[in-house]
Amino acid sequence: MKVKTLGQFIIEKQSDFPYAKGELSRLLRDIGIAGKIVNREVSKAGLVEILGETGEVNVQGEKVKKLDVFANEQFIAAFKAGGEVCAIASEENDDIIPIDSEISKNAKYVVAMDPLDGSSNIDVNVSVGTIFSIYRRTSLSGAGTINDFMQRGTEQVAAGYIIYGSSCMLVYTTGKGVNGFTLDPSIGEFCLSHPNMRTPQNGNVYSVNEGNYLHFPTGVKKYIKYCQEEDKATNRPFSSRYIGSGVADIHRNLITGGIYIYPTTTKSPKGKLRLLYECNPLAFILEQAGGIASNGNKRIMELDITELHQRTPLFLGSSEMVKVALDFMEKYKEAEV
Ligand code: AHM
Ligand code: MG
Repeated sequence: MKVKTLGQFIIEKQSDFPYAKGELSRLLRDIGIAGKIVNREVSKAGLVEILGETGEVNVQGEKVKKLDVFANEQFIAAFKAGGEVCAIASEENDDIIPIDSEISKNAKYVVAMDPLDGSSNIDVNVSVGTIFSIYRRTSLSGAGTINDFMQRGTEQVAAGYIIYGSSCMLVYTTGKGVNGFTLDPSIGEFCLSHPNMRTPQNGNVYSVNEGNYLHFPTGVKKYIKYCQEEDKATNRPFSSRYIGSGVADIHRNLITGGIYIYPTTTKSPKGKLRLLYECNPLAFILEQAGGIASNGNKRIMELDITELHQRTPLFLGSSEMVKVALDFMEKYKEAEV
Protein backbone atom coordinates (compact mmCIF):
# COMPACT_ATOMS: atom_id res chain seq x y z
CA MET A 1 0.00 0.00 0.00
CA LYS A 2 1.31 3.41 -0.89
CA VAL A 3 1.74 5.65 2.12
CA LYS A 4 0.70 9.29 1.86
CA THR A 5 2.58 11.63 4.15
CA LEU A 6 1.15 14.80 5.69
CA GLY A 7 3.43 16.86 3.46
CA GLN A 8 2.21 15.13 0.30
CA PHE A 9 -1.42 15.39 1.39
CA ILE A 10 -1.11 19.12 2.12
CA ILE A 11 0.42 19.81 -1.29
CA GLU A 12 -2.37 17.86 -2.98
CA LYS A 13 -5.02 19.79 -1.06
CA GLN A 14 -3.52 23.17 -1.80
CA SER A 15 -5.62 23.38 -4.94
CA ASP A 16 -8.70 23.51 -2.65
CA PHE A 17 -7.62 27.08 -1.87
CA PRO A 18 -6.96 28.71 -5.24
CA TYR A 19 -6.60 32.15 -3.63
CA ALA A 20 -3.96 30.94 -1.19
CA LYS A 21 -0.30 31.00 -2.06
CA GLY A 22 0.77 28.07 0.03
CA GLU A 23 1.11 29.88 3.36
CA LEU A 24 -1.55 27.80 5.04
CA SER A 25 0.10 24.65 3.77
CA ARG A 26 3.43 25.78 5.18
CA LEU A 27 1.82 26.67 8.47
CA LEU A 28 0.23 23.23 8.79
CA ARG A 29 3.52 21.62 7.89
CA ASP A 30 5.28 23.69 10.60
CA ILE A 31 2.70 22.54 13.14
CA GLY A 32 3.43 18.93 12.16
CA ILE A 33 7.16 19.44 12.66
CA ALA A 34 6.77 21.12 16.06
CA GLY A 35 4.35 18.34 17.02
CA LYS A 36 6.96 15.69 16.24
CA ILE A 37 9.48 17.44 18.47
CA VAL A 38 6.98 17.71 21.31
CA ASN A 39 6.06 14.05 20.83
CA ARG A 40 9.71 13.09 21.17
CA GLU A 41 9.90 14.90 24.52
CA VAL A 42 6.54 13.62 25.76
CA SER A 43 7.56 10.04 25.05
CA LYS A 44 10.73 10.58 27.10
CA ALA A 45 8.79 12.17 29.94
CA GLY A 46 9.32 9.30 32.35
CA LEU A 47 13.04 9.24 31.68
CA VAL A 48 14.34 12.71 31.83
CA GLU A 49 14.74 15.56 34.20
CA ILE A 50 12.24 17.58 32.21
CA LEU A 51 9.43 15.95 34.20
CA GLY A 52 8.02 17.87 37.11
CA GLU A 53 6.69 21.25 37.89
CA THR A 54 8.51 24.45 37.25
CA GLY A 55 6.70 26.04 40.16
CA GLU A 56 5.40 28.85 37.99
CA VAL A 57 1.68 29.50 37.87
CA ASN A 58 0.04 30.10 34.48
CA VAL A 59 -2.66 32.65 33.71
CA GLN A 60 -5.35 30.18 34.73
CA GLY A 61 -3.79 29.92 38.19
CA GLU A 62 -2.56 26.35 37.65
CA LYS A 63 0.94 25.03 38.25
CA VAL A 64 2.89 24.79 35.01
CA LYS A 65 4.68 21.55 34.17
CA LYS A 66 7.96 21.71 32.36
CA LEU A 67 6.61 20.01 29.27
CA ASP A 68 3.91 22.66 28.95
CA VAL A 69 6.62 25.26 28.81
CA PHE A 70 8.62 23.20 26.36
CA ALA A 71 5.64 22.65 24.05
CA ASN A 72 4.68 26.30 24.22
CA GLU A 73 8.18 27.41 23.32
CA GLN A 74 8.46 24.85 20.55
CA PHE A 75 5.27 25.94 18.79
CA ILE A 76 6.03 29.63 19.25
CA ALA A 77 9.50 29.11 17.76
CA ALA A 78 8.00 27.22 14.80
CA PHE A 79 5.50 30.02 14.11
CA LYS A 80 8.15 32.72 14.42
CA ALA A 81 10.50 30.89 12.10
CA GLY A 82 7.79 30.06 9.57
CA GLY A 83 6.78 33.66 8.80
CA GLU A 84 3.10 32.86 8.14
CA VAL A 85 1.79 34.12 11.47
CA CYS A 86 1.60 37.70 12.81
CA ALA A 87 0.44 36.86 16.34
CA ILE A 88 -0.02 33.88 18.63
CA ALA A 89 -2.41 33.33 21.52
CA SER A 90 -1.56 30.55 23.94
CA GLU A 91 -3.11 29.11 27.06
CA GLU A 92 0.27 29.60 28.68
CA ASN A 93 0.54 33.33 27.98
CA ASP A 94 -1.56 36.01 29.56
CA ASP A 95 -1.35 38.26 26.50
CA ILE A 96 -0.98 37.59 22.80
CA ILE A 97 2.50 37.24 21.33
CA PRO A 98 2.74 39.75 18.48
CA ILE A 99 5.20 38.90 15.70
CA ASP A 100 6.71 41.65 13.62
CA SER A 101 9.76 40.41 11.80
CA GLU A 102 11.19 40.71 8.32
CA ILE A 103 9.92 37.26 7.30
CA SER A 104 6.46 37.77 8.80
CA LYS A 105 5.71 41.10 7.21
CA ASN A 106 3.25 39.55 4.77
CA ALA A 107 1.86 37.08 7.31
CA LYS A 108 -1.85 36.49 6.82
CA TYR A 109 -2.70 34.34 9.80
CA VAL A 110 -2.95 34.25 13.58
CA VAL A 111 -2.83 31.05 15.60
CA ALA A 112 -4.46 30.28 18.93
CA MET A 113 -3.30 27.18 20.78
CA ASP A 114 -3.31 25.10 23.88
CA PRO A 115 0.23 23.75 23.53
CA LEU A 116 -0.23 20.85 25.97
CA ASP A 117 -3.77 20.09 26.96
CA GLY A 118 -4.39 17.73 29.86
CA SER A 119 -0.94 18.37 31.22
CA SER A 120 -1.79 17.12 34.71
CA ASN A 121 -1.65 13.68 33.03
CA ILE A 122 1.96 13.87 31.86
CA ASP A 123 3.62 12.37 34.88
CA VAL A 124 1.23 9.40 34.94
CA ASN A 125 1.81 8.33 31.34
CA VAL A 126 -1.63 9.29 30.07
CA SER A 127 -2.21 10.83 26.64
CA VAL A 128 -1.99 14.60 26.29
CA GLY A 129 -2.49 16.81 23.26
CA THR A 130 -1.94 20.08 21.44
CA ILE A 131 -4.96 22.00 20.12
CA PHE A 132 -4.67 24.72 17.49
CA SER A 133 -6.91 27.11 15.63
CA ILE A 134 -5.96 29.31 12.67
CA TYR A 135 -7.67 32.55 11.66
CA ARG A 136 -7.06 35.02 8.89
CA ARG A 137 -5.85 38.28 10.41
CA THR A 138 -8.29 41.19 10.44
CA SER A 139 -5.64 43.87 11.03
CA LEU A 140 -3.93 45.14 7.93
CA SER A 141 -0.20 44.87 8.48
CA GLY A 142 2.62 44.70 10.99
CA ALA A 143 2.27 42.63 14.13
CA GLY A 144 -1.16 41.20 14.86
CA THR A 145 -3.32 42.58 17.67
CA ILE A 146 -5.76 41.11 20.13
CA ASN A 147 -8.59 42.10 17.79
CA ASP A 148 -7.33 39.56 15.28
CA PHE A 149 -8.44 36.90 17.77
CA MET A 150 -11.85 38.36 18.53
CA GLN A 151 -13.46 36.35 15.73
CA ARG A 152 -16.17 33.75 15.99
CA GLY A 153 -15.27 30.09 15.56
CA THR A 154 -17.10 30.10 12.23
CA GLU A 155 -14.23 32.23 10.88
CA GLN A 156 -11.61 29.55 11.51
CA VAL A 157 -9.54 28.74 8.44
CA ALA A 158 -8.18 25.53 9.91
CA ALA A 159 -8.07 23.75 13.25
CA GLY A 160 -6.73 20.56 14.64
CA TYR A 161 -5.12 18.64 17.42
CA ILE A 162 -2.16 16.42 17.95
CA ILE A 163 -2.61 13.57 20.38
CA TYR A 164 0.49 12.21 22.07
CA GLY A 165 -0.87 8.76 22.86
CA SER A 166 -0.01 5.12 22.30
CA SER A 167 0.75 6.50 18.87
CA CYS A 168 1.03 10.15 17.93
CA MET A 169 -1.71 11.45 15.65
CA LEU A 170 -2.41 14.75 13.97
CA VAL A 171 -6.05 15.41 13.10
CA TYR A 172 -7.06 18.56 11.26
CA THR A 173 -9.67 20.24 9.14
CA THR A 174 -9.68 23.17 6.76
CA GLY A 175 -13.46 23.04 6.48
CA LYS A 176 -13.50 20.27 3.91
CA GLY A 177 -13.79 17.25 6.16
CA VAL A 178 -11.41 15.86 8.74
CA ASN A 179 -8.27 13.86 8.12
CA GLY A 180 -6.09 12.00 10.59
CA PHE A 181 -2.39 11.20 10.28
CA THR A 182 -0.43 8.77 12.42
CA LEU A 183 3.25 9.33 13.06
CA ASP A 184 5.33 6.45 11.75
CA PRO A 185 8.34 6.66 14.05
CA SER A 186 10.45 4.55 11.71
CA ILE A 187 10.35 7.22 9.00
CA GLY A 188 9.52 10.22 11.19
CA GLU A 189 6.51 11.18 9.08
CA PHE A 190 2.82 11.65 9.76
CA CYS A 191 1.05 9.28 7.37
CA LEU A 192 -2.59 9.50 6.31
CA SER A 193 -4.25 6.77 8.38
CA HIS A 194 -7.78 8.12 8.91
CA PRO A 195 -8.99 9.79 5.69
CA ASN A 196 -12.31 11.66 5.81
CA MET A 197 -13.10 10.94 9.45
CA ARG A 198 -16.81 10.82 10.34
CA THR A 199 -18.15 10.49 13.85
CA PRO A 200 -21.04 8.04 14.34
CA GLN A 201 -24.40 9.80 14.79
CA ASN A 202 -24.92 7.82 17.93
CA GLY A 203 -22.63 6.21 20.45
CA ASN A 204 -22.73 4.67 23.88
CA VAL A 205 -20.02 6.58 25.71
CA TYR A 206 -20.52 9.64 27.90
CA SER A 207 -17.52 11.56 29.19
CA VAL A 208 -17.97 13.99 32.05
CA ASN A 209 -16.25 14.54 35.38
CA GLU A 210 -18.96 13.05 37.58
CA GLY A 211 -17.04 14.07 40.68
CA ASN A 212 -18.57 17.50 40.12
CA TYR A 213 -22.09 16.04 39.85
CA LEU A 214 -23.57 17.93 42.78
CA HIS A 215 -22.50 21.21 41.21
CA PHE A 216 -23.88 20.55 37.72
CA PRO A 217 -26.97 22.23 36.23
CA THR A 218 -30.14 20.17 36.60
CA GLY A 219 -30.26 19.42 32.86
CA VAL A 220 -26.83 17.76 33.01
CA LYS A 221 -27.73 15.78 36.13
CA LYS A 222 -30.88 14.49 34.45
CA TYR A 223 -28.97 13.64 31.27
CA ILE A 224 -26.38 11.66 33.26
CA LYS A 225 -29.19 9.71 34.94
CA TYR A 226 -30.69 9.11 31.48
CA CYS A 227 -27.32 7.69 30.31
CA GLN A 228 -27.34 5.29 33.26
CA GLU A 229 -30.89 4.00 32.81
CA GLU A 230 -31.66 0.61 31.27
CA ASP A 231 -33.25 0.83 27.81
CA LYS A 232 -32.73 -1.77 25.10
CA ALA A 233 -33.98 0.42 22.25
CA THR A 234 -31.32 3.08 22.82
CA ASN A 235 -28.65 0.66 24.00
CA ARG A 236 -28.53 2.14 27.50
CA PRO A 237 -26.91 2.20 29.97
CA PHE A 238 -24.06 3.96 28.21
CA SER A 239 -20.46 3.51 29.32
CA SER A 240 -18.77 6.22 31.29
CA ARG A 241 -15.27 7.03 30.01
CA TYR A 242 -13.38 10.04 31.31
CA ILE A 243 -9.63 10.31 30.95
CA GLY A 244 -9.45 13.94 32.05
CA SER A 245 -7.35 14.72 29.03
CA GLY A 246 -9.78 16.48 26.72
CA VAL A 247 -8.04 15.65 23.45
CA ALA A 248 -7.89 11.95 24.36
CA ASP A 249 -11.54 11.78 25.46
CA ILE A 250 -12.72 13.67 22.40
CA HIS A 251 -10.52 11.73 19.98
CA ARG A 252 -11.89 8.43 21.28
CA ASN A 253 -15.48 9.68 21.12
CA LEU A 254 -14.92 11.02 17.61
CA ILE A 255 -13.93 7.56 16.46
CA THR A 256 -16.31 5.37 18.47
CA GLY A 257 -19.23 7.78 18.93
CA GLY A 258 -19.98 9.47 22.22
CA ILE A 259 -20.57 12.72 24.05
CA TYR A 260 -18.12 14.87 25.99
CA ILE A 261 -19.56 17.38 28.46
CA TYR A 262 -17.78 20.01 30.51
CA PRO A 263 -20.69 21.95 31.95
CA THR A 264 -20.83 24.95 34.24
CA THR A 265 -20.37 24.09 37.88
CA THR A 266 -21.08 26.20 40.91
CA LYS A 267 -17.30 26.58 41.25
CA SER A 268 -16.78 27.49 37.56
CA PRO A 269 -20.01 29.26 36.62
CA LYS A 270 -18.74 29.90 33.08
CA GLY A 271 -17.36 26.39 32.60
CA LYS A 272 -13.69 25.44 32.62
CA LEU A 273 -12.64 25.09 29.00
CA ARG A 274 -11.53 28.01 26.87
CA LEU A 275 -13.47 29.08 23.83
CA LEU A 276 -10.65 30.35 21.64
CA TYR A 277 -8.09 27.57 21.72
CA GLU A 278 -9.97 24.56 23.10
CA CYS A 279 -13.68 24.65 22.28
CA ASN A 280 -13.71 26.39 18.89
CA PRO A 281 -11.08 24.17 17.24
CA LEU A 282 -12.61 20.99 18.71
CA ALA A 283 -16.06 22.20 17.61
CA PHE A 284 -14.81 22.82 14.07
CA ILE A 285 -13.40 19.30 13.87
CA LEU A 286 -16.46 17.63 15.36
CA GLU A 287 -18.84 19.54 13.10
CA GLN A 288 -16.75 18.69 10.07
CA ALA A 289 -16.94 15.05 11.14
CA GLY A 290 -20.75 15.23 11.38
CA GLY A 291 -21.07 15.96 15.11
CA ILE A 292 -22.42 18.87 17.17
CA ALA A 293 -20.74 21.35 19.51
CA SER A 294 -22.85 23.52 21.81
CA ASN A 295 -22.52 25.52 25.01
CA GLY A 296 -25.86 24.09 26.19
CA ASN A 297 -28.11 26.29 24.11
CA LYS A 298 -26.01 27.85 21.34
CA ARG A 299 -23.62 26.59 18.73
CA ILE A 300 -20.06 26.97 20.06
CA MET A 301 -18.70 28.42 16.81
CA GLU A 302 -21.29 31.23 16.83
CA LEU A 303 -20.45 32.50 20.30
CA ASP A 304 -19.07 36.01 20.48
CA ILE A 305 -15.61 36.25 21.90
CA THR A 306 -14.60 39.19 24.03
CA GLU A 307 -11.62 37.87 26.00
CA LEU A 308 -8.61 35.82 25.01
CA HIS A 309 -9.03 33.30 27.81
CA GLN A 310 -12.83 33.26 27.78
CA ARG A 311 -14.41 30.10 29.17
CA THR A 312 -17.52 28.29 28.04
CA PRO A 313 -19.43 25.14 28.91
CA LEU A 314 -19.10 22.47 26.23
CA PHE A 315 -21.37 19.69 24.92
CA LEU A 316 -19.56 17.96 22.09
CA GLY A 317 -19.90 14.78 20.10
CA SER A 318 -22.24 12.49 18.19
CA SER A 319 -25.18 14.48 16.87
CA GLU A 320 -28.00 12.34 18.26
CA MET A 321 -26.43 12.17 21.71
CA VAL A 322 -25.75 15.90 21.92
CA LYS A 323 -29.30 16.64 20.77
CA VAL A 324 -30.73 14.56 23.62
CA ALA A 325 -28.44 16.30 26.14
CA LEU A 326 -29.52 19.70 24.81
CA ASP A 327 -33.18 18.68 25.12
CA PHE A 328 -32.54 18.00 28.81
CA MET A 329 -30.84 21.41 29.15
CA GLU A 330 -33.82 23.09 27.54
CA LYS A 331 -36.34 21.16 29.59
CA TYR A 332 -34.70 22.00 32.92
CA LYS A 333 -33.45 25.49 32.22
CA GLU A 334 -36.00 27.03 34.58
CA ALA A 335 -34.57 24.95 37.43
CA GLU A 336 -31.47 27.15 37.45
CA VAL A 337 -33.14 30.52 37.93
P1 AHM B 1 -5.88 22.08 30.83
O1 AHM B 1 -5.88 22.88 29.56
O2 AHM B 1 -5.46 22.89 32.02
O3 AHM B 1 -5.14 20.80 30.73
O4 AHM B 1 -7.43 21.78 31.17
C1 AHM B 1 -8.23 21.20 30.20
C2 AHM B 1 -8.57 19.80 30.63
C3 AHM B 1 -9.17 18.98 29.55
O5 AHM B 1 -8.18 18.38 28.78
C4 AHM B 1 -9.92 17.97 30.35
O6 AHM B 1 -10.98 17.40 29.63
C5 AHM B 1 -10.40 18.76 31.52
O7 AHM B 1 -9.54 19.87 31.62
C6 AHM B 1 -10.36 17.99 32.79
O8 AHM B 1 -10.77 18.81 33.83
P2 AHM B 1 -11.25 18.21 35.23
O9 AHM B 1 -10.03 17.64 35.87
O10 AHM B 1 -11.82 19.38 35.96
O11 AHM B 1 -12.29 17.17 34.94
MG1 MG C 1 -6.25 22.89 27.92
